[in-house]
Amino acid sequence: MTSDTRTDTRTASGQGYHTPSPELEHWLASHVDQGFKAEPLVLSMLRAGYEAGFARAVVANALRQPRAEARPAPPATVPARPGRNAVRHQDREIPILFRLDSPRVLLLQNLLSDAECDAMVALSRDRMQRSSVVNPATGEENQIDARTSTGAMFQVGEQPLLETIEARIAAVTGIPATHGEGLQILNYKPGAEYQPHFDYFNPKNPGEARQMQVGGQRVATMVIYLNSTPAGGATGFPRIGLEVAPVKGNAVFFRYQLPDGTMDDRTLHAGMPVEAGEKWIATKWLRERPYRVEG
Ligand SMILES: O=C(O)CCC(=O)C(=O)O
Repeated sequence: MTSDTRTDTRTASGQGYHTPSPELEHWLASHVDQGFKAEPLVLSMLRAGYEAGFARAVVANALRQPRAEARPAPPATVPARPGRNAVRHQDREIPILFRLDSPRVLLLQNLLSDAECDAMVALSRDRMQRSSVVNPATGEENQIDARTSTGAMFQVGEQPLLETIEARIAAVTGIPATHGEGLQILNYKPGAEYQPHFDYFNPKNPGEARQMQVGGQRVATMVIYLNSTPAGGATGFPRIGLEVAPVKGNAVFFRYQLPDGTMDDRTLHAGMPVEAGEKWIATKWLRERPYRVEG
């Protein structure tokens, strides 16, 4: 769904969104194809802020539609290839602001609309908790002084909006949505930061090896900026002298798995301290194999 239209058409009574969109139709169709019944679909839509009567009506309609094999194919995606200055996905043009080949870093403009950014922040507000990192020895999640943001974790496809964004990330990166960990929404207040670190795991550390049992190694990261930070808060890559300023809707994508399977340590990166205002991002970590958490 384009949240632009959702935001504009919130009911006057404030009881929820009630506008159909291609993304919502796609989300419903794909879940109907996977065998979802009416109740969980309606519940998901209510949680995402849709109006109850509207949700029931569009779910009932989706359950009456022909299954996947009878539907026309969705519009093709033009992925981010060398020589292209933009990625096309469905009706969206995503300009490529810069591309670095080695290490692989791509800066994308308007990956998300303003309304989608605002909706992501709204989704996370009541579940923010102090961020943690994986303890290399035990694999447990620990809070450390080097990471002082708060965050909210989501399941893959937990909400229609998240599924739309996950499909867009997959189309742009060429890495299937099934390889993604759940989106993580992070908030940094003034002074908060995430000091230089790698996103990939070191299999020599038992705790990190444990993290690799499902989905294997992390191979790439997408950091999406959900607001524009007035000062500070860049994503810094100290080994290549690069700082990406947080601009609402833009996203930096970097791939650390090299063609020979080793990890590119030039992707060391940091969330630099916020100097004024705050910073909201959504981070997506992508694995080499489908990522499924038991239970
Ligand atoms: O805050 C940032 O800009 C970077 C976030 C980050 O490094 C991460 O989530 O792994």
